[in-house]
Amino acid sequence: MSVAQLGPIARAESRKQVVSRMLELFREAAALRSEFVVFPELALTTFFPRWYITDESELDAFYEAEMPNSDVMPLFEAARELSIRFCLGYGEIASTDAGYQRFNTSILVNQKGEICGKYRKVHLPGHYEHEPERPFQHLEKRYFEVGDLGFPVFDVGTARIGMYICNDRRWPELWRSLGLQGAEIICGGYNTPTHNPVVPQHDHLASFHHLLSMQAGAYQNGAWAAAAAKAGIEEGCSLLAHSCIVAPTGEIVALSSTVEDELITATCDLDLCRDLRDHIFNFAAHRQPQHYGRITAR
Ligand code: CDT
Repeated sequence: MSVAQLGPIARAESRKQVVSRMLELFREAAALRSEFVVFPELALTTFFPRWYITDESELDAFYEAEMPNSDVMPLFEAARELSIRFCLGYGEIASTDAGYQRFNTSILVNQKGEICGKYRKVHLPGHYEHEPERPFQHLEKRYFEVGDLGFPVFDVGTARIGMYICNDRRWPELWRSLGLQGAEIICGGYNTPTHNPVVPQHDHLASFHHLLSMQAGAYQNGAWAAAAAKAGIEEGCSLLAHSCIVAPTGEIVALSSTVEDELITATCDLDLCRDLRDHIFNFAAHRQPQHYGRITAR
């Protein structure tokens, strides 16, 4: 499995330019005989929730109304040619029963270049109103609806895969929901500013909190975990790197070492999940859900 970290994406960078960067990493993964590549959250554009945008058509330009579309088609074709699966985060404009809605979305694409799974981000961080006193905004609550697909796990033949998107990785409820469905790989991408203007006293812990969440989530659910960063100084805002692949034991087996486009790869033996799932985290034998009601109660 590989994780394709992306360096900064400028606001003016076209999807075509970004996709060609992604293709380069994809080919590198193929050369290493990787079978699965994880790309970041909102991988096709700059992280636009940092700006307060009132013009609806300007905002819509950051979303995809169709997937695949002509800009990303080369990735789907490459999946088919190179026989690799991938996971991709993007802003989605969807027509749902509730009307026209915007989601922060992640899809799984199989080796035939077909979409075989979709997840819409549930835990949306940040704020809804414009807060001009901040050095930059984090308007995910304004720009996205809460995901309406739950926490699905997809059986892709060789693995059971679940997805998270950025802030979700900090929430044990997501990990356990996927773990309970037997997920063997839990993957996703992130745009994590290294400065949080409302809690700056935690800035130096950004990487620690990220890796802590990934390692705990993997171990406590006996799953492989992967995290793809959008990293580096993007439009003046510093984004965390440290993309990683974590074993079911909680050990980091691959970690990025730059804040640029970078591929990391690990050989992931899915049978290792059993060492946890059949013993210390044998859910059927040891969980006591009759005591867990408070977790879902309001
Ligand atoms: N993209 C995203 O979800 N980022 C959040 C930032 C939280 S601070 C408002 C994260 O959890 O990394």
